[in-house]
Amino acid sequence: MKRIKIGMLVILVSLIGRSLSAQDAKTAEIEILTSAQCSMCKETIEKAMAFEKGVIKAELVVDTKILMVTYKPAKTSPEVIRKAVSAVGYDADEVAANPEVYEKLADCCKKPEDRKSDHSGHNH
Ligand SMILES: [Cu+2]
Repeated sequence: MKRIKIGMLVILVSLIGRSLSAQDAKTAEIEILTSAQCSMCKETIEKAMAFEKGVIKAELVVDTKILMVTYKPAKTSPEVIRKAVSAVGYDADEVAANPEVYEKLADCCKKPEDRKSDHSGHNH
């Protein structure tokens, strides 16, 4: 009798364990429209994402300003990820950039209308 009970317990524990790890392995993807301007912005945002909890992969395409993020929904959410982008000085969809951080960005990383000088044709 005791043995049966232990056997049941083992099965139960392994079932719970499996469903937990399945949930943990589940990933989702989002695309966030940012205010990135150049390859420096790309580096800044991707680095921020590398330190962000629950984010597996992040890639920003400078031409489209779209940040593609693969994340674990059990660990983070699109809202948290957008806030992390805002915290390094960039707009993320409807979440505006943190103004103090944005102010300290390199001139080339600011939106064209906020730049002190016009570096047209300037490239990194
Ligand atoms: Cu930049």
